Order: sequence, then structure tokens, then C-alpha cells
Amino acid sequence: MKMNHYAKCVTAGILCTFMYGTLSAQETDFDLSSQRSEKQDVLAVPGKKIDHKGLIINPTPHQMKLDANNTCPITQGIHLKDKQQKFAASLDFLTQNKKGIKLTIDFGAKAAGKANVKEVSGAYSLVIGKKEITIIGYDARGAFYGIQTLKQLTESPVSAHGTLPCMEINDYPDLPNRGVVEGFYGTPWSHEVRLSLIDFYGKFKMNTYLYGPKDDPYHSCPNWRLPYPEKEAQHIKELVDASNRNYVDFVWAIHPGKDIKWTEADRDALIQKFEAMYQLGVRSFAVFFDDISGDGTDPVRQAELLNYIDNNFIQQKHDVSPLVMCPTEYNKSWSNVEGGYLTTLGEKLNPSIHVMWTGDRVIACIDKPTLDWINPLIRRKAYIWWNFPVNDYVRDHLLLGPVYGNAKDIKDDMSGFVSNPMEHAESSKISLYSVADYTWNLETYDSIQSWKHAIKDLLPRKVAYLETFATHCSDLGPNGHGFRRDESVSLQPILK
Ligand code: LOG
Repeated sequence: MKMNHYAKCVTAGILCTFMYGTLSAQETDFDLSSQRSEKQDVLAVPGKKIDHKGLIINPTPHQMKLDANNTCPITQGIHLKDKQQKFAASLDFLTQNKKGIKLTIDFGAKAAGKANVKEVSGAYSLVIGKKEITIIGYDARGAFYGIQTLKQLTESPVSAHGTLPCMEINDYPDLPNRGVVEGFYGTPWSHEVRLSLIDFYGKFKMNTYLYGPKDDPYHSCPNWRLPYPEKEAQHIKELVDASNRNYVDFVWAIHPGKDIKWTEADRDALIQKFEAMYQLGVRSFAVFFDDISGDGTDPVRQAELLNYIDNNFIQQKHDVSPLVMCPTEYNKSWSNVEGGYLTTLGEKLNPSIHVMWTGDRVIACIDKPTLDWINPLIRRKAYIWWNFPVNDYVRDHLLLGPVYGNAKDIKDDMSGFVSNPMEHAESSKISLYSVADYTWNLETYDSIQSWKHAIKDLLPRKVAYLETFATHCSDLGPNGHGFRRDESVSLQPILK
């Protein structure tokens, strides 16, 4: 069998484990949740309790009714009625055949209203009847997500014999912006791996990829004013195309604050760079002012610049998403409220501009008190930049453990939630799988279950090995930020 990229990356780690002979594969029925400190609410797929039989949908749908007595045969393929002729390329997992089961796909407010689909981008309904399948999206993104759910069902053991279980799914995302910020220090991801990640975002219904690798010189100093050289520009174009195919907003970020002069010349240089990115196809933009000192940190100047960009570029284009900014004081412990930085941004920034926030500290989990503190200051809902599983401050550790610690009652208090991952992109997929789950459906999120599903999805032929490896690669050890994770929980009783 040809090993996929992911398999190659983790196999190296697993081999080390076996060479030194210290770990054995996890017993499959070992209950990790019994020893972890996080609270576990193992919930069945909502709607009706279903007999799992290997049926896993990530992210967990909001409503799902299974008709256990009926199935839908797809052995003959499907007869496609793609009403707006958009999705043929996304359906390569099914055989098309006029004699097959009818698959109707449509989207838009009218069709969505009839199908009771929620009025938010990405919402959809999927009905699998005995003789036909129907997907209705609130928008094209929603219909695409319905197709992703159908795809997961066809790949699941429940449909191994060419029959899908009959069911009705009505589903929608809790948060409008969900995904990843490539915002770490260290070797930026390769082009190949970025493309692989973008497919992964689409598959698991994440809609945002903020591109801001600290060590891309054309994102930050010294070259933020210059256009990308030809090859790099071509790569950006390809990332945009891949994002469009996956209904992902590719948000190109600039990090000008280290040496920006508050002059017309620099303001125009920034707009010109955005214009060059627009020509490459970029339709979403961000400006990061994190990790800088000196003149660039002035909140009045920052707000003036951002409003200028918003009024003269973002709003003028008519096809560009709201601007995103990362403040200099981007977490509570680094904020000087008396100094007025955050209140100035809150008062002055145009209301449509998103403001990012990492929480009470640089590395922190997010809960209601976190948001109750920041939202009034910035006068909008914070857009969370979650610094996990990023490991640029503990580079000798891989962070492969469960994603836990974020509250489940805060879906109405954030405008977005993106994870900053490790420079090891493939290994970050374990966490990102769960970030997708959490940000889509906060209340039913179950960290251990999601983590186990991630491992199964990523390395189906070596689940127990990867689980063993990952369970012993969870904590960061002592670090400057004081952020810790449960480690090697199955060994804890023996060590006590
Ligand atoms: C940087 C980020 C880095 C992360 C973790 C933000 C907003 N900025 O302390 O680039 O990956 O912490 O080390 C940061 O988090 N600065």
C-alpha cells in the first residue's frame, strides 16, 4: 500500500517508540476519560440515540434522526440533479448513473426555507430516503457541507454493503468563522502540506484559513511592502483556488508593525500590497499587530490605518469579507487597561472590523469570564486566536493530545475561533479535527471521543499505535507560558 503523507510522518515517531520498547499499544477498551481532569460529557449524536455501528460524522451534526428500519441502496450509483450546476467536481466519490438513486442538490433562501434550514452560511439539510437523497444548503457552502456529510456516510462501515441508513440531518455551524491561523514562528508550512490542509478544512466544515506565518518575509518584515516573487505569487493563487473549491475563506494577513511609519507612503504601500493580493484572487484580509514594540503599537494610528483600509479598500471592492485585526495587546495579561489601548480600538475601529484575542494569557483556554472581560472593551465579540496546538515555544514537544478546556456555553460571545497549529502540519490534524468539531457544535463537543475519532480517521490501519503515541505526547512540560496538558494518563495509576 502506498503510504499517505500523514502515515509517513507519524510512522517515524511510532518506530522510535518501538525501537526503545517502552510503550505498548493501548488496550482498545481502556477508558481514558476516567483519569483525565477535564469534565467528560459523553453524548450520543443528538436527536435520537443511535446505535453507533461505526457511524461517525465530524463535526457532530446538530440534529440527526435515524430511520433504523430502512436503507437506501447506492450500489447502482446516483442520478444527479445538481440544480445550480455547481457540485459535479465535489461528487467524485459517487458513481453517476441514470438508473441510480436520485440525488438532488440545491441551495438558496427559498429552497432552504422550505426545507427548514437555518438562515446561516453553511447550514444544510440532508435527507436520505429509501429512493432518493436530497441536500439543501442555505448557501452554496451549506450544500457543499451536506455533500461532505454524505461522503462521510458513504465511507463509514455502516454503508459497507452499498446501502446508506435512511436519515434526516438538519445542521448548521455555531460560529460564523471556524478554522486555522497559520501564525506560528518557525518554518512555514510547505505548499504541498497547505493544500492538503485546505482539503482537510473543507472536509470537516472549517471555513477560515488565516495565512500569517511569522517567518514569511512577504507577510512580515522586511518585505511586507513588496509583492511576492513570481513563484510564491503562483502558490498563493493555488492556495486561493484550493480554498475556493473547499468553500474556505483564504484570509491573507500582513504584519507590518515592526517598522511601519505612520506616513501616507506606508499606508499606500499597504493598500498596494493588498491590491496585489486581490489580483491573485484573495478576497479576505487581516492586519496583525502582535509581537511588536515602538511606534507601531500606537492604537490611535492603528485604528486610523485600519479604518482607512476598510473605507478605501475593503468596502470599495464589494466582494471582500470584513477585515480582521490582531491587536498588540492581544491577551489580558499583556493588557494595560489604564493605558487605554483596547478601549481606543473599541471606540475608534469601524464596527465591522474583527478584533482577535488569545484569552487571559498568550496560551489559554477560552471561557465566559474571558469573553465577559474583553468584549465590552473592544465593543464587539472577540475573534479567538487559540494558541493550541502551536509548539513554537516548546519545539521539542509534539502536542497530540485531546483538545479540551474551552467552554461550551460561549457560542454567542465570539465572532470566530481559529487554532494556531504546530509547524508540523500533518501532526496538527489530530487537534484540528477536534477544533472543527468544537467550533461547529459547542454544546455536544466531547474531547476524548473527538480525539479518538480523529486518530481513527487519520490512521485507520494503525489506530491503536497512533493512540498510544499520541497519549504519551500530550503535555508541553514546564514552559514560559505555564500552559500544561494531561499527560500519559494510562500510566498515572501505576506511577502513583
Ligand atoms: C504570537 C504567535 C505565536 C504564539 C505562540 C499571537 C497573537 N502571536 O507570543 O505568532 O505562535 O504566541 O508562541 C505569539 O499569539 N506571541
